Order: sequence, then C-alpha cells, then structure tokens
Amino acid sequence: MANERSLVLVKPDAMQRGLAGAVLQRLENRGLLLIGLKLMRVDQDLASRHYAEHEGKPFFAALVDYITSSPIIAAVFEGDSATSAIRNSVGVTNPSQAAAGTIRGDFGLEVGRNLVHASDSPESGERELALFFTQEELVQWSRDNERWISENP
Ligand code: DAT
Ligand code: MG
Repeated sequence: MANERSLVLVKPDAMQRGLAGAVLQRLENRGLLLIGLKLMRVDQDLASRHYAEHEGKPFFAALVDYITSSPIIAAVFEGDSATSAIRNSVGVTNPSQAAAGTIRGDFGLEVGRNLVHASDSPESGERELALFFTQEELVQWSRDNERWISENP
C-alpha cells in the first residue's frame, strides 16, 4: 500500500544502551519519511492498550514491565510499503533468530530485550500511532530529494 504509516518504538534496552540513533538511522537511511518523534515514558495504561493483543499471554506482565521501565522514543515513519520495509529492517521477534543486518540481528540476543517495536500491518500502524501521537504532533512534509528516493514521488 502506498504511503503507509508505521509506529516504531525505541525500547528501554536500546535507550539504556545508547542505540537510539543507530536504530533510527537505519530506518531513515532506507528513505522512510520521519513524520513524528518524541521522547517519553510509557505508563501501565498505555502499555496495556498498546499490547492489548498479548493480554493473557505468559509473557504479558514482563512485557509491560519492560516497556514501562525506562524512557522510550516513539517515532512514526511514512512511506510506500513502510510496514513491511520496517519489519524487514527490524528482523524477526526473537533476536537470536533474526538475520544479521537487521536491527535485532545485529544488536540483540533475547526476545525480552529486542530493542524495537514496529507495527505489523498498516491497520496496526494507524491504531498504534493514535495511542502515542495527536494529529497535531504529526508533521506533513516532503524532502527536496524525494525523486531520488521514489521513482513516482
Ligand atoms: P513483534 O514485536 O516482533 O511484533 P509480537 O507482537 O509477537 O512481536 O510480540 C510483542 C512483544 O512481546 C515482542 O516484541 C516481545 C514479546 N514477546 C513475544 N513473544 C514472546 C515470547 N514467546 N516470549 C517472551 N516475550 C515475547
Ligand atoms: Mg507485534
């Protein structure tokens, strides 16, 4: 789908390890357009809503503890097929299985310390970004080099 929007979270472990810039740079380098960015803490309520699909699973409590344990960076990236492009750059859920060259494959070892969240569908992206950003916080803009990133900008 053209012009999808995806929520990316730089999770507490990536923040504590000083990897926020490296995570965001990889997505920026691909040509994805950054349209929202904030440093924040996730509280229990936001964590529960964001991870609602995982409520009841054995790892849910640990997941909420992890995401609320330290500040995070929330980002929204926009682009053609942004969801799959970002998921491919992030790597599979368990870093021990993630391909080298992906964020999780290059920086992580354990599923409970997998550095980054990325929306799994355009619909999830819209639902999730609305939990973290108001409409006014998202910035509509285009780059002067857009035609060198996209054949049909
Ligand atoms: P992803 O973050 O790749 O979209 P997910 O949506 O299935 O993965 O799960 C959300 C998070 O929950 C994931 O980033 C880490 C944690 N998680 C998932 N499966 C897990 C498991 N089997 N054991 C422990 N934590 C898990
Ligand atoms: Mg997910």
